[in-house]
Amino acid sequence: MARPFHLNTPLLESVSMTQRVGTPVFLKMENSQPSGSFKIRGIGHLCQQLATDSKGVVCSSGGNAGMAAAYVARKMCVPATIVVPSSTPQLVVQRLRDQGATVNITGKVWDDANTEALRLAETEGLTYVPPFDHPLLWQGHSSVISEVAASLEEKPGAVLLSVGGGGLLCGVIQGLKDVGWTDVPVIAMETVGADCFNAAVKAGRLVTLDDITSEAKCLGAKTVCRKAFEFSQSGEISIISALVTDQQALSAVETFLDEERVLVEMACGAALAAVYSGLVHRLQDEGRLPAPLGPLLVIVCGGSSVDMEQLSHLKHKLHT
Ligand code: PLV
Repeated sequence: MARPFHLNTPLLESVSMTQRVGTPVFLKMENSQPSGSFKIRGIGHLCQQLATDSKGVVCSSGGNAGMAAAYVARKMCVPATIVVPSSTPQLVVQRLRDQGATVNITGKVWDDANTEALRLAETEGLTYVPPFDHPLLWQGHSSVISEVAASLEEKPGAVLLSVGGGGLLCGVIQGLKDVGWTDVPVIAMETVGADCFNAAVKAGRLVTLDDITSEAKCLGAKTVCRKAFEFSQSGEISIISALVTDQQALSAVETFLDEERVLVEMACGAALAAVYSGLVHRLQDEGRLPAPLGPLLVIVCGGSSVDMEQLSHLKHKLHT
């Protein structure tokens, strides 16, 4: 098998988060992947399976799937076209170009960009790289859990992550099943206004949001993938769906920067906010999470849609 494109990322114990939660907190630092997020795990795996003889790949993205596809395509010497919505910050467009990709800006939200990517795949004969809805992506993402299982001495008490289209969630669940950790609950975080998973869980069916009103644009799929919804219904693994506001996600990004010295984007801040806003404690008080809880595993999904200028722009916009 070809060597994977992703790295085995550090697993760091966070002293400040441990103090806040009252149980050891371990950070799986996916921000340190070559493309800046976990996305390279699944996309690297998918491209190695489907794009070796490709005349080019086309990926629709809120940003980070595109960064992974552009990086992998460059390494495979295959041209990449990344279709992003107009809500994607200029800094991401530039970073995609720096990876050698052609950037196509279409539509207002990811769903519009995806329609265009599918059209280009069809008309130009390009290999379509989906950002979250494909079994090869989930298989690739599942390696994040096998790595943790190989280095964490104790089984986690819970896994904390963000949900956009649900690819990370599906991969983590597959990983938990692979290593036999099916009794470990998953806390699945979204922001209000990018909450397609929460809406589906509440309605008991897939729901398509009217619009994406959150600034966490990389969580901005209007409909979660069917597999993620099915996992939420099957009860094989307990999934707790919860929301934070944009303000809470942004403030989590800032606290994480101060305390851990790492800059991540709001999509990742949504998961971190579960610790900083006290949600983990509330879930324990409500009996939805065990107390005491074993080690909390936080998937620090990362993200490239952020720099100091973007951070101050978001602060201004959200009045934080
Ligand atoms: N972002 C996707 C989908 O956007 C993308 O195209 O990049 N954390 C970060 C930093 C992300 O970029 C994403 C997804 C997620 C979390 C959520 O992952 P998912 O989509 O697999 O649930 C619209």
